[in-house]
Amino acid sequence: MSFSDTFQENDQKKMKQMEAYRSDDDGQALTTDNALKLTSTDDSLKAGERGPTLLEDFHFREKITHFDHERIPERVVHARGFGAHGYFELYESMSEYTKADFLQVPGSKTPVFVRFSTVVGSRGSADTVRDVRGFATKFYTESGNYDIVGNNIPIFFIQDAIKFPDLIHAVKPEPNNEIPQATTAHDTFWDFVVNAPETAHMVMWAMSDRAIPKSFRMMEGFGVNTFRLINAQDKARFVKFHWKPLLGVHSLMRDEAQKLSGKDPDYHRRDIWDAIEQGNYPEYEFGVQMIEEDQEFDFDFDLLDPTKLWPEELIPVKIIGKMTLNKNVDNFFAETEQVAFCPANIVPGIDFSNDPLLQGRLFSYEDTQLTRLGGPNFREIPINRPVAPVHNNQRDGMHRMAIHPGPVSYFPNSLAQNSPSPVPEEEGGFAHYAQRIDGHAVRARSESFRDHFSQATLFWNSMSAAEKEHIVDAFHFEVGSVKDVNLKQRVVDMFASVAPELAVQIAAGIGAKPPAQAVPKSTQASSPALSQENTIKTARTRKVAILLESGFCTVSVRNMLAELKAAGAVGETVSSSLSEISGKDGTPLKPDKDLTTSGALLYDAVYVPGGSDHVNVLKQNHNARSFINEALHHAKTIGASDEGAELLQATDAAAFLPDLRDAQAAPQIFQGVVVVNGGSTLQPFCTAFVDQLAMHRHWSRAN
Ligand code: HDD
Repeated sequence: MSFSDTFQENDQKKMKQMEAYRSDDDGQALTTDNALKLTSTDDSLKAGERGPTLLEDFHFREKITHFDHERIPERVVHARGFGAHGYFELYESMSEYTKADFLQVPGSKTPVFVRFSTVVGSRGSADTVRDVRGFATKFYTESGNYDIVGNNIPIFFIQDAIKFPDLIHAVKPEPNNEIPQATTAHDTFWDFVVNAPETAHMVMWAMSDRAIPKSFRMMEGFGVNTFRLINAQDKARFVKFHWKPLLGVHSLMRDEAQKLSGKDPDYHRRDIWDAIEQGNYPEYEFGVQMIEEDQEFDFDFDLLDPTKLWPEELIPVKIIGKMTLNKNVDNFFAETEQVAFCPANIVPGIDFSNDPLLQGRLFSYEDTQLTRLGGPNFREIPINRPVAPVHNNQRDGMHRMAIHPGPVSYFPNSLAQNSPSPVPEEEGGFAHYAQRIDGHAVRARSESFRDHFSQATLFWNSMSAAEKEHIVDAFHFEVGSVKDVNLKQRVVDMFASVAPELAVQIAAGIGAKPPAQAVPKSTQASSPALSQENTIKTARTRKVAILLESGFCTVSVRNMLAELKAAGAVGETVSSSLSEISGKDGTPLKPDKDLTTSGALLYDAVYVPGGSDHVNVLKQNHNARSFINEALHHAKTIGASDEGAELLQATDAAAFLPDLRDAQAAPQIFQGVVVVNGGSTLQPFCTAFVDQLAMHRHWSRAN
């Protein structure tokens, strides 16, 4: 077997293991759980056709009993999530920094399972709410399962895990009436914030566009806590982990996200499911930031403080591999719901730091699975099984699967020659990093954790004008939803310590007083890596609606579809109904979508081709005009050729477009609106449209 064959097999290893558990019912007889074949499942056994059901109907009892017990407790946080399988491929050997086996050989592949999630909402809540997104990755390595249980925001709300229950109680629906669902826009959350100023930095991120991602495929992931990498010589370095999406980091707008919650509550899961089914596999590069142990105190933030990031300009992210998600789950419950992550799942070559948030997390995750998955054997559930062999003396408990023969289940023993026996470090045994620990037992916080505002200010300073506007808008909505007037004022006063101009704008939006005291900013510094304006921009996998009625210009549509395909984008035809229409040359077309079930919210851009008959119908259709208006207000790319531009003139676009009758055969671009007159069949128009599409949004015209 060649080198690459081995890796190919490695990549498939988890899928092969899962294969053994898959139940294929195709063409099979219906049976009970005891494999008894059944003649019917429609009627219960009765004493006469109109008589009572008999207790002896074991099929009825089994069916109903199983149904009655189908639900398990949802996760106490991150209840709503979506998972996918894939693999991680290493670009370059990390042997200088770590002995982790999956980070040694360039080109090696490790199977992974990733679960994305929101934090606050319950299992049935909407995808596009303003919230932190979970980004949890399980690597099935040859040395055991390794989990990076991260978020799409590089820092956290609190510095010590002991405050986690308080934070979550404050942010979840209020306990007296269980209102509101899946949102931070309520009194208890902001009450916690103003009483815990360490939240300032994370609240800035949560009010930014990062908290309303466009897609799971377009958001970063961060391990958040500081870990250690340990090499074969036992040299340790502090490390932070990063996932960087190859499609760039992109977000929705607040208004758009809120409307999407109604139009398609499954927007994010549908997006990633469809992308994987279509072969548009989500890809994320894996990066590490490393700091030598002897530089621990060289920075103006504490490396152990989880409310601080390590600015990428100061400590660059070294890209070392790529993760590709290439397979959807076969069964949501079996895989996505039952997967159990834990930051304590590490492998030789990786270790913890003393970050007090991380230290608490190491306990919480295993503990919560006991309630959620019903006992200590949850690691035997197929999705949680390592691909590496498991041998120990743990026995019994609810739902035990493994059958251990023989009388020995203890160590040391002579009856089984001490099997299974510990192995030395050189043979792969895990040895904890021998950090020196010396201190008094104190319930206290380090002085070096006291600066709560500098990095919140750094974040604000790093935002583009549009991003700042969105942050102000988010505060306006969130704090505007708070009932307690005093609380609102305290938010304004607290965020004056981040940026006075921000506080003034929040105050104006929510009817509070401007901050009493103008605190000078603690830093003028900025970090370009924090702004989404500086991200990768590409048209790949973007969705474009082509609005059509009978009489459209066939050639224009054909050219646009070809251009979109060449750019890796997806064009969909949308008409007033799903009935067949025809182009002005008589070519029949069955629209992909209709204006009632679809809408601009579900697309990145819209194109209206020429053809006077078709445009005259569109102009009369309220849904078609709203489509353009919505795309316009959400700063999306809009294209129109020839008579297609007349539809734009019948919408809010008219206010800033010049008289389109003067448009030339060369494409003209007005803040993301591309128009052409007489040149719709020419390449430059389609190319200009795709270039604008790649820009994601045109913030200058958003309102
Ligand atoms: Fe947590 C789930 C991420 C702090 C306690 N957390 C959970 C998930 C993610 C994170 C992505 C969902 C995993 C999945 O998809 O199943 N959590 C984080 C990050 C944190 C963080 C990035 C800050 C650095 N978490 C944190 C603290 C505690 C917890 C401080 C408690 C002390 N988290 C949990 C939990 C959950 C969980 C209660 C709920 C479901 C689960 O673990 O499996 O144990």
